[in-house]
Amino acid sequence: MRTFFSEDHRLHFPKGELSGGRFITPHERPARMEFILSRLRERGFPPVEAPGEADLTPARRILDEGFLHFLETAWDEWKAAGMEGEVIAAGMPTRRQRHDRIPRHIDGKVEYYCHASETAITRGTWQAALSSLASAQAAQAAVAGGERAAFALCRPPGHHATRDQYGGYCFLNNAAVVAEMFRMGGAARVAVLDIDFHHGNGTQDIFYRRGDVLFASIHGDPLDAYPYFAGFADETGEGEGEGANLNCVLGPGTGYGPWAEALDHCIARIRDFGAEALVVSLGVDAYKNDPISFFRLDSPDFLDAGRRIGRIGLPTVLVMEGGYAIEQIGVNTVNVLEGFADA
Ligand code: SP5
Ligand code: ZN
Repeated sequence: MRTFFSEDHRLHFPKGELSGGRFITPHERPARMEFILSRLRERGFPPVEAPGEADLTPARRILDEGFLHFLETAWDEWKAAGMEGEVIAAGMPTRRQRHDRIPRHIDGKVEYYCHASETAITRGTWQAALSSLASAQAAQAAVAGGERAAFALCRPPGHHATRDQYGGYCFLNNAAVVAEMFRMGGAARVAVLDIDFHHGNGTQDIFYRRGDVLFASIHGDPLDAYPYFAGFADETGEGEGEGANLNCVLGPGTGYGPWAEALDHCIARIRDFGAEALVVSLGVDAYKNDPISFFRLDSPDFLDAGRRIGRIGLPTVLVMEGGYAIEQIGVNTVNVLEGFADA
């Protein structure tokens, strides 16, 4: 399987992630990529390929123009306003406040466009997010060009980014853009299968009112896990999108048995839906030793999950999302790919 990857991910490395009331070195850090790259080499995958430039045209169809402009200019505006640290949202518009006015001051704009203040923007964040999107787009092009599947080794991740908000370590929703590109390329129906431990609230948000893109996700119960305010089972889509959103919610301590059952449920829905292309939001934070998650998958389980996904038989782009047990992230991620290829 071909892998697309940009070294420019390194341009995004905030000093701090707000966690437990302290600033820690972010879980979502550049070293994650090293472990995946080294495992790909170890298992004899072809050398990774650098993508071309990101093409924002497909992104503009599903993302808010003001949001894109904000991401591009936030760091410079923040610095121009005399802020000394990294770009951090101290608040967010709350219940019964105005959501229809975009602040003029950068401090307010950051609050408007952010939904989770653990995530900082730094000088290189926009370039890194673009490079991550470029890898996803190159993988999509490879599959559109006839490859059975391709791996987009994306960093930063994307599935928490909505059409107009960043957060959860995500800025641009790579998986959503890939799904939209499959639609533009003529696939009548596209499915996004999200196996990251966290609910892909951004992807759900982007396609919630659309019947042409199915979003199916397996994740920690939002009553117990980030993103807390989305991902419940009764979120089934709206309008034309009614029935095209599937949330499989699992509690603390869930092991591979019930997780695999949920996976099979998602797979059955993807088949019934009649998807012609598949995008996998591939996070491996369902792993038992993940520091911020509570499922109990073991490394061989990822191999089995990959096989089940491969057996769907659709042209597939696998897009890297989360996974923070850094020493095992390579094995777990590549296990999904090898299981897929094996199917
Ligand atoms: C892409 C992705 O996986 N994003 C995850 C974002 C999670 N952000 C909130 C993390 C909250 C962690 N709480 C830490 C408790 C650890 N004991
Ligand atoms: Zn995650």
